[in-house]
Amino acid sequence: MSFSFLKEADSELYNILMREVSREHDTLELIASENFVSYPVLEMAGGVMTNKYAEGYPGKRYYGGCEFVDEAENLARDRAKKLFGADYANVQPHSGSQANMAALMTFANVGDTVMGLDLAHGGHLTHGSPVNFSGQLYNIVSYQVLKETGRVDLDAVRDLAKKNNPKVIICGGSAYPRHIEFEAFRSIADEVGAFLMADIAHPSGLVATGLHPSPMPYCDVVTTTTHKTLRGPRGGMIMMGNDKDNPWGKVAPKSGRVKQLSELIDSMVMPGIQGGPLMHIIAAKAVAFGEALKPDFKVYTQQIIDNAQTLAQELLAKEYNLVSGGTDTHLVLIDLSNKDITGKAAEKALEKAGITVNKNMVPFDNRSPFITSGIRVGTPAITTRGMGIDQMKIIVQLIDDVINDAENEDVLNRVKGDVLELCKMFPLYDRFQS
Ligand code: DSN
Repeated sequence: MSFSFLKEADSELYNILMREVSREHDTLELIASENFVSYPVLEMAGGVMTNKYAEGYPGKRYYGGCEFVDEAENLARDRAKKLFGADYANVQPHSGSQANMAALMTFANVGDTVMGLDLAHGGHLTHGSPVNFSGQLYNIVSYQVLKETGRVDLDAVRDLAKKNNPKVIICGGSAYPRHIEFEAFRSIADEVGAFLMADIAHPSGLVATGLHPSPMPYCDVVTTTTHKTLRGPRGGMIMMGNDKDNPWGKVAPKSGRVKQLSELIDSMVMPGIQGGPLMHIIAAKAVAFGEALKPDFKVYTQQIIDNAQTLAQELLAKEYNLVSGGTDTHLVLIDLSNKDITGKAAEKALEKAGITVNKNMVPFDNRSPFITSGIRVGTPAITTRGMGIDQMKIIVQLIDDVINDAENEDVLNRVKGDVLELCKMFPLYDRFQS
């Protein structure tokens, strides 16, 4: 892969691409939602299926010439079902947000009540933020974590559910370091007759390998992204453990047969909220799912967790406060309130030192989302590079050096040098280096 066509045709964009290759190689990527895909996934994502219009689903398209993209989409669906033990998978959502939009719009009408984890407590924009479609279309009742434990306050969830009778309860989030308690949420949903939707975008790779509980037996619908711990191309997906008749009795036009829930979700994805699917990305999802079905992927995901737990222990030993006191997953949420630095300043100083993280609100934060009191760190990307326990200890020391002296350019430069040395020991995309 030399990018020779791009180099010759458009040196400006080629140079931008090469600088991104170097950035990814030369820095420590600790953003919990990012990862590095394999060469085969990149090849498929950059391949000729980008040319194909294929509105519809395999065997039922609005365009000719779909025989090969049909094969790719069928493989993506079959592999997803096998990975997650699902009865149904729709691999067309362009992103996790669109997966969530299609799921919510299938199960709730505009104006219905939806419950989700507060964004500032680890939730996601699409779980009810007022600046997102979810907060604008639905009557949102947010639940939170308990201050003492940093874990979802299930008693409060039950009380809120009984008081507000939600149509849908969403469990899961984007900055929640602990296992999602699907079974407990199911019992609450059953008590109030709500649909239960799980958003497993963050831990999906861990779910696929059995290292995080599975939502399939408990949740009516499950959404995920494909590019985080699952290490596929950027995209979304919707699944169900069991396809069922829809409870609203909508019938198929010609036969009068009650539609399956899967048919309602399919038609909400396309034509409901999307048009032409990204067939190159769907095919690349199939490649990534094939990789995730191999035994090595479980070894990888176990290492992600071991690395995150080591990061947590080392941070605790240096008197960092961690939301929930640690992690069960791939991410650690650091509350910097006792460290005399904001999340924003920490993100900036770490970036200057070659360590990429994101500022993040912590539960009960008194700072705005633009400043924040915390940072979120995750291990999927550095684990893909082959880093392990010894490197985690070094990384915590480097983070600590920066946080303790964030305005000292000498310290930041010294750490940047150490980061570069570490990165050289774990090469990434070396076939792209010019
Ligand atoms: N923006 C993603 C994350 O960083 O977790 C979630 O959509």
